[in-house]
Amino acid sequence: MESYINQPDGIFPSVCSLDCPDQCGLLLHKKDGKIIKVEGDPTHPVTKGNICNKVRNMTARLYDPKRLKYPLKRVGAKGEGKFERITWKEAIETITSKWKDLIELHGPQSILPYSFYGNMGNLSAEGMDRRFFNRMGASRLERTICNAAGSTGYKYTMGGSFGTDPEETAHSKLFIFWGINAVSTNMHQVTIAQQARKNGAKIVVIDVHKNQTGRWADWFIPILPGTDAALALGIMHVLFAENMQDEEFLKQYTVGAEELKQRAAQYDPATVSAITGVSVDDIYKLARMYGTISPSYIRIGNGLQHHDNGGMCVRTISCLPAITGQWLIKGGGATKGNSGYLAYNTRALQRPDLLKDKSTRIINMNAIGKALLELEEPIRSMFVYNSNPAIIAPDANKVRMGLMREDLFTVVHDLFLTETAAYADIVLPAAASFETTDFYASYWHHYMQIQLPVVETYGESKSNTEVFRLLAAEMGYDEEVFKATDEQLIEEALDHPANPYLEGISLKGLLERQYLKASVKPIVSGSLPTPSGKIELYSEQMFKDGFDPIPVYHPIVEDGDLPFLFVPAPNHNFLNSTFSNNARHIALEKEPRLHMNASDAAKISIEDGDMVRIHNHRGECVLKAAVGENVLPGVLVSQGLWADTPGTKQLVNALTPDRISDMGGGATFFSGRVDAEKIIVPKG
Ligand SMILES: Nc1nc2c(c(=O)[nH]1)N[C@H]1C(S)=C(S)[C@@H](COP(=O)(O)OP(=O)(O)OC[C@H]3O[C@@H](n4cnc5c(=O)[nH]c(N)nc54)[C@H](O)[C@@H]3O)O[C@H]1N2
Ligand SMILES: Nc1nc2c(c(=O)[nH]1)N[C@H]1C(S)=C(S)[C@@H](COP(=O)(O)OP(=O)(O)OC[C@H]3O[C@@H](n4cnc5c(=O)[nH]c(N)nc54)[C@H](O)[C@@H]3O)O[C@H]1N2
Ligand code: SF4
Ligand SMILES: [Mo]
Repeated sequence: MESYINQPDGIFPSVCSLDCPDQCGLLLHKKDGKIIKVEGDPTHPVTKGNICNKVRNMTARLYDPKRLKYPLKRVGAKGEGKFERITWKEAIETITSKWKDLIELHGPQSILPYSFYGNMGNLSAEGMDRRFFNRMGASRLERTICNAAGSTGYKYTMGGSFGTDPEETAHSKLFIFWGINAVSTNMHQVTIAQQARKNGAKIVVIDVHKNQTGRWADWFIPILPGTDAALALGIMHVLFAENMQDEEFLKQYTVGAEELKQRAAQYDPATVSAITGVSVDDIYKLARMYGTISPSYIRIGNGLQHHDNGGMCVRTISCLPAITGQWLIKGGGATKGNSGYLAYNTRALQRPDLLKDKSTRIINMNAIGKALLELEEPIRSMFVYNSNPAIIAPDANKVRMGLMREDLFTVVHDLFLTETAAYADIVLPAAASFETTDFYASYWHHYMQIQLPVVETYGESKSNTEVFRLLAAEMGYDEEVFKATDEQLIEEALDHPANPYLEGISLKGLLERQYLKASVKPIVSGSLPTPSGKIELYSEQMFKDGFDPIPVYHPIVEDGDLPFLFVPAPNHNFLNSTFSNNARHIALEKEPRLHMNASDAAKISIEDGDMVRIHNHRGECVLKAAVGENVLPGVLVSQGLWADTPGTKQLVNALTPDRISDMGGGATFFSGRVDAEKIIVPKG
């Protein structure tokens, strides 16, 4: 396979591997075999040379003195973080001999992989690893922590993750950023909207927190958490009542318009206002803007679907562009995710056929604490890679109790000794994406990109594919599928005639061009991948699956009677927990804050800057208050998945519920209740 490793100096094309919709094209500056600078690739058609501060500072992470160089074995207590260097040979032998014993005694389902998209490269995140655990017959992980609820809801309406091409939104005249902190989490959509704004476009942000994105908007609409479906239905109410719908579009491209109209009739602005906290006047104003300005584009975020009702919420919002016929207008429509366009051959890459027992149990990653503690047939070994569950999974105290189990054999493969790794028996050093070969498919823009290794792997670190090849060999899995090179894996994955959008995208093309665009055709012109082929405002499939077939607002689950809803969202300078252990990024972000409405603060005698203890039956957290008008009364917001370094209590997931959302097995991070009180810090 090609590689840039043998060229000691130069500037080399690359792609950002982080779990971020923008998936920027990068240029890596290399000197004496080391990456000395990361910048944006100005030729990338969407990201155009601009990148975020996090990745501009990536070299500080790549060469952070704390980065792992060697395999380690634990010598202290679990969680203590005491380790000793071992060889790869010892590491692989220790792991596989333990696994062989476990399989012999308890069967392969006693072993569980735990992974997510710490590296979005498809080989790294869902390639050789999937082959390996399928062949083993290990318990299967339901990887639904991120967008599963919303994507499932969207799919009922539109048939899959197909939305507006972001490049076309340059033509939009109205942007609704709905439950997305785009300034921090999708910066190039902000850039495009900013251009459109120069041509007169208006920018509306609907969020529970007036953060950077809300402050950037022309109109910020604060809403109570978990009530967005009601607001969407209120907009529909006004659209139909004032005859702003596109009858022709509804007739030709949708099913269920009449049923939806009748449902929306129940959501008059006064009713919706009482649910959402949005005033009656604002509901009318928003609906009339949406009904009259064209093209209009809705960017549906992840935040609004991290609730008990997240699936139905996105299902409901995704019906809006059909009512006004926006799907036929260049720059109109909506995007939840766009991964459908670049869908590659996952069967070829992951080889589900290697899993012989189709009844192998499935464990939802959102309830990993519960699974580790409560399963009758326990998980006896967990292999963690591309993820840091001790910080990012809900109900963190349960997760940690699980990780503390003496009889749990834990292996962590990561670039750093993460909080999860501190509980591991064996820790394996991971190569950084810039040191490996992989292919990347954005879930927002339409470009497939390739990464070739630019520098040697750091210390003794190894890529995910390499680790699973080693494990397979030592387990005695001698099938050819485990010998495939990275090049072969990419070729197999891209050979996918079932997806017409992928036409013309090949390894050869990627090697020549670095990025290639999906051949996107307008999504409603042909037949959509819904059962009827049309946009389903009424969904028979939902009815069969036990849901209301028509959009509806269901309140979030009662989570006790504590006074505040707690929304612990991501922050600007970390990516989930990635960078929360790098001094440069911590300095940029400074410290976590707890945003609280001034009226709430007054009631419990809290002033700006006070240390506040928030707590519920799951755990507690101590954060510095930011008092003001950035959240509605009854809502507390903090940003960032901070590491809980000794002496601090800033692990927000200690408070979050591990309930599963209405659809898709999703997470409910933002549907938890807490109480809050001032901490008197002793003087002296
Ligand atoms: N800088 C940075 N970028 C990131 C990440 C990061 O950690 N940091 N994470 C990456 C990942 S994995 C993902 S999934 C995306 C997530 O990025 P986004 O799609 O932006 O999702 P969140 O940041 O989770 O939440 C977005 C907003 O939803 C708001 N919110 C919460 N509940 C509700 C609600 O009920 N209604 C409404 N209207 N708003 C609500 C929050 O206040 C927040 O401002 O970002 C990716 N990019
Ligand atoms: N409170 C709260 N919790 C949340 C969220 C929230 O909004 N609020 N967001 C949720 C969401 S949307 C998501 S997607 C999850 C994300 O949760 P995770 O996917 O666990 O994300 P990270 O915390 O970034 O951890 C990724 C880890 O992968 C490692 N890594 C990177 N590249 C490689 C590689 O090539 N190989 C290996 N082996 N390891 C690698 C990184 O060093 C890092 O430790 O968090 C969820 N948790
Ligand atoms: S984290 Fe997102 S915005 Fe930053 S460089 Fe990576 S893809 Fe671009
Ligand atoms: Mo995510």
